[in-house]
Amino acid sequence: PGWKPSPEIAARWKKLTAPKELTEEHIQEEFVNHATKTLARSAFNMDDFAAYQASAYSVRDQLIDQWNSTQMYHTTVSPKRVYYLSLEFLIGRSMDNALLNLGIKDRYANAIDKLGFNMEDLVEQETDAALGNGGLGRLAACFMDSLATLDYPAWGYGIRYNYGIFEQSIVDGYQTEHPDYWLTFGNPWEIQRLDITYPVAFGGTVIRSKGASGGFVYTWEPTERVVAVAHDFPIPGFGTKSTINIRLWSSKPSNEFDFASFNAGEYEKSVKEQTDAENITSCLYPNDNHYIGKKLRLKQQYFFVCATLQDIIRRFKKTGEPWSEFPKHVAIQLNDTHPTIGIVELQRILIDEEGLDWDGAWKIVTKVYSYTNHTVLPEALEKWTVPLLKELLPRHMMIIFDINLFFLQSVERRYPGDREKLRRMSIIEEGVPQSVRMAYLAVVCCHTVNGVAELHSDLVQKQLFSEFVEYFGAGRFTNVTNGVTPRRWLHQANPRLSALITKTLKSQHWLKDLSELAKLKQFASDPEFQRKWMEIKASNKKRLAEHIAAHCNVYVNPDAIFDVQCKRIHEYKRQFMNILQVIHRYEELQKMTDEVLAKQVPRVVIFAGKSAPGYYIAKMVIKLINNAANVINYNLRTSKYLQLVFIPNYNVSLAEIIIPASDISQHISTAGTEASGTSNMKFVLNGGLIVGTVDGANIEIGEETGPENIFLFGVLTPEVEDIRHKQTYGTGIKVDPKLDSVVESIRDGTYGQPAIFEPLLHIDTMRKVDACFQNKAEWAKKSILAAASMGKFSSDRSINDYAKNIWHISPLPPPE
Ligand code: BZD
Repeated sequence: PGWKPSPEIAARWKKLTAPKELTEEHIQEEFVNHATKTLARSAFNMDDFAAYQASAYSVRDQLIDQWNSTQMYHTTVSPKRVYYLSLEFLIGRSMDNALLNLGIKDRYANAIDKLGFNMEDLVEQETDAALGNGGLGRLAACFMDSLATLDYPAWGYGIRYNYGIFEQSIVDGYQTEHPDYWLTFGNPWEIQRLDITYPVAFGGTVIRSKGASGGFVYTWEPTERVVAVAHDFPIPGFGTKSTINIRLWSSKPSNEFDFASFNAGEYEKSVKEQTDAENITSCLYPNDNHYIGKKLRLKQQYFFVCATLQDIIRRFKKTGEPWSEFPKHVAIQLNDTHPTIGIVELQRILIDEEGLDWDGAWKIVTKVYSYTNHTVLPEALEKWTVPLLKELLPRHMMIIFDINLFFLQSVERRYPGDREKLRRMSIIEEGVPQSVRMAYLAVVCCHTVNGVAELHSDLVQKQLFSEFVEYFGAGRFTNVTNGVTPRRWLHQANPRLSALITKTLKSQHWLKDLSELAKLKQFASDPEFQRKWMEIKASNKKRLAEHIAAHCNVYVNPDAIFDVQCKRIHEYKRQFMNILQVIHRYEELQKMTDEVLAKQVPRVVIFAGKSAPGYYIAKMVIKLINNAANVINYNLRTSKYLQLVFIPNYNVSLAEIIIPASDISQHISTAGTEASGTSNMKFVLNGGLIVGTVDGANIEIGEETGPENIFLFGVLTPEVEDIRHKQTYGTGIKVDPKLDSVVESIRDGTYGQPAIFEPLLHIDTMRKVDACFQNKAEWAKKSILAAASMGKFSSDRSINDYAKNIWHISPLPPPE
């Protein structure tokens, strides 16, 4: 900076920026100011959307004050920070969350009410920031909330996609995708930083020459250059002044280049370069748990880690300390392998640009990075081909080969002559062409590797990386069970339940220490508490019923069991098995006499979720659900007892309506396939019970609730392989005739599906649910006890685990 304030000016500045008391009048002033100045509107030219924008800009001002003081304080202390690198942040809406976390919602609502607007309506005007696919992206957003709430010095880094996850509509029962251009009317929740930019380069060649000290030096001469521009998303903590930052990069053409072409008269070339550059951050890839080897995706990955590392290094260099101190200031967490090329980038910078030798650089790199694995599904593991890496990042490819060489040399020393072992453990997979196993690269370079639930971490160690555990020792591998933020997923999404809990516990402190929920257990059998608890559930169900009426044109019975399966559509998540069970139930109802029918427990089955656009089978499951809904809902005799809906466009704000309204939710993945699941935690936290398989975090949830407050069924992980084998090699296991009619009615020969018995166990479990639901008091008790057992599943606990065991960072609360 070229300008320094004199002490008097600094004092004046301080006075001018001192936060003003948030009186009703002040809020109204700010609101009107933004309406008239920022939006150029008048009192006669306002609508709910403009009023939302005016409120948002004024809340943003509040955020920026806190954010500035947090950042300034962190700069003066210069603590060790964690950098959470993620290609996805599924944030959802920000206004309600900011108002609640800042503790100013009531004040704002009152002030705005007197200007003729209703805060609940304004909140609904906001478009979701949907820069993620599912669990992995939402986890990143929950973690940011916890990092801020717990006062950790932390940054999130990612990509500012112009288009988030597509919007889904259902046309004739089929999923139809529409682009999610979420920035049409600007975005009050970001601060564009046109002054914070970094160059990013691709392609070209590497020149090797003799350096001054006799060794080789490598000069990368790229052919393509773009610029990364920072956009900052302030994340306020709950009940603290800490406000941290998610910095998302947007790509821009680099000026040097278009001028060159432009001046040479190559107008079209220059325009193409511009659009190519902007394309890098255009779209989020809509695949979850499936790897696609697209060149543009690799460009996104490198683009974002390259800019991020320059930013981290710039911040570190302000300390004036030598490189050896870097790991004392920096911890970098990789959210899956998507940012793994960043490991290689740091090694490259240290060697080629900062002049460190290989070993010196390697020591630093391996102290800084840690990696979270989110899946063991083979089709989801990233493998970039060597030719593609060479083409885009020639120097990085050389470094990967070197890392692999040194690694395999040491493996060879430990296991002399075991060529098969070297082949198996190699970062490079032989084949035509060769490819780079990104997960192996991460394991070799990171000090810690974690899975996201106990069972998953176990599979990571025993199945995915077993030889690496043997080689590096078990100390490199650990578990951090996922969690969710109770601020968004209870306090915000279910305000009435939150208020009841606060009133009962006589304090809001449970929102900062979720284990305090356990104190609710003493009220689990109290009829008055049960009544209040279930009345809130009923009102949430009514709200969801209204949404369903508006979006699915079905009037569901709010007294029925609301049975929900909402998540990405995927074979391993087994929505197909669930719909089989529903069709079976429907067919059973058809056979009943009126008398028997009248005794049935009414049920509303609710599906929601997106399929990857190119995932044929998943899309057919959506079609099947919608077709089944068309039959089931129009059967006037049985629709009192069974209704089925597919709610379109599942996203964070829809989840906020659905989750508080569920009686039971389904988490029924084939054992060993769902790494953790996180919506399971949200449902139980809101008083819904789980119907689930013995998989992922369901197991730990069951440990906390006790087996009587969760409906677990099915085979355990080790049995799955065995059953698969028997199915594949047909040892004469017959399918139960109960299912014949179902399978026939779908008529597509799904008999080849491996877990063919579990539908039967599933059906049995649903019967148990029906029986339980009839005893209202018992049900309420289960619901309360289960929710009261969710203390462990706060993302605050997860973040404290990471901070203590992996990042080695401490909270740094800003001074009052
Ligand atoms: O991560 C999910 C897992 O499937 C869940 O079990 C787990 O709870 C969450 C959080 O740990 N994984 C994803 O959501 N993965 C993706 O979305 C994804 C996206 C791109 C590429 C690969 C996977």
